[in-house]
Amino acid sequence: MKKVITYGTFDLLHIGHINILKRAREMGDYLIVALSTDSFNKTKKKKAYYSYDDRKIILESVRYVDQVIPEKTWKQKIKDIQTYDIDLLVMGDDWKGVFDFLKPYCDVIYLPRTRHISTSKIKDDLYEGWQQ
Ligand code: C2G
Repeated sequence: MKKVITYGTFDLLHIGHINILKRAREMGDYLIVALSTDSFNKTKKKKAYYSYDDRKIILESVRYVDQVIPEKTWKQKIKDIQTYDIDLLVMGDDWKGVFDFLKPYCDVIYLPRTRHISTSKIKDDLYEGWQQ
């Protein structure tokens, strides 16, 4: 069984998230999402609209996702790869090169981001619309 992992906050789930989850899942037989906890988001300077618990339930409802684990630190990836017997790490290409240090442990693929959508764009557009 080819196991794939991806990491992220996945807040206000949108088509960009679905696209990468779908493509990551299609590259293997089992997809684990390491979901950024609320405290880890602070270190990423992000404040998710949905709590970790809600984001986890939402992700677990996505057909492409087989398992959700917490992402608590930048330093857990090697341990995750070994613990969950991961064959492939998939990330959007905004992370291109950042996780190449993991290549001795698993394959690493960066996929093109979905254009014209992001959680911050959703927030900005809603805020702007509310202002009018
Ligand atoms: N993504 C995408 N297209 C978009 C938006 C996001 O392909 N339009 C991808 C990102 O490249 C990432 C994943 O969706 O691979 C999740 O995005 P975020 O929730 O923004 O995650 P991020 O803050 O990049 O966290 O340790 C890694 C970090 O936790 C990644």
